[in-house]
Amino acid sequence: LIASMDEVEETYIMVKPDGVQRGLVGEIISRFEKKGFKLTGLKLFQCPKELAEEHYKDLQAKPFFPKLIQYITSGPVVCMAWEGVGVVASARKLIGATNPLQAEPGTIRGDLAVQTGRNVIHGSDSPENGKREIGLWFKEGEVCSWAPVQEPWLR
Ligand code: 3AN
Repeated sequence: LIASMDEVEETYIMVKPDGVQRGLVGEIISRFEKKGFKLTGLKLFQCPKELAEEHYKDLQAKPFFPKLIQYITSGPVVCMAWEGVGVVASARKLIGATNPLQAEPGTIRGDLAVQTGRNVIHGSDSPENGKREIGLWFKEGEVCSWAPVQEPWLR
């Protein structure tokens, strides 16, 4: 079933340890902000092994699974929840192909990464997984949906 393009969705975006250590956090947040999505959750977090395994449980049988878990738990990640119309598929476009050498220039991986095993960022692949992953990585109260106030911030 294809999600209606005017449906407000939420997606889980994560800057992986290489992105944090290379100083790409601001650049990555900026791309999502400028696109027009709404940030509803944000934290720096050292991921325990069990959570990494749960997050990537569909890849359990893959030969690279142990290396993937080691990579994701090798240092802090930046966990984000983003909200918006069509945000799940659009975020995947902003992120680019899994293999950064195949990712188009202009995408995050196309501009900033080289290796599949060091591809800087994660983004949920469906609205269902968006909800599932936000539930996994954030505690109750850490995600806030918000609306802009009416008054001007600068005078
Ligand atoms: P994406 O992150 O683009 O959704 P998935 O879900 O196929 O791609 O893979 C999840 C993560 O597993 C990737 N971000 C990457 O870090 C790792 N991965 C995928 N394929 C490989 C591979 N062939 N070798 C090493 N790591 C891989």
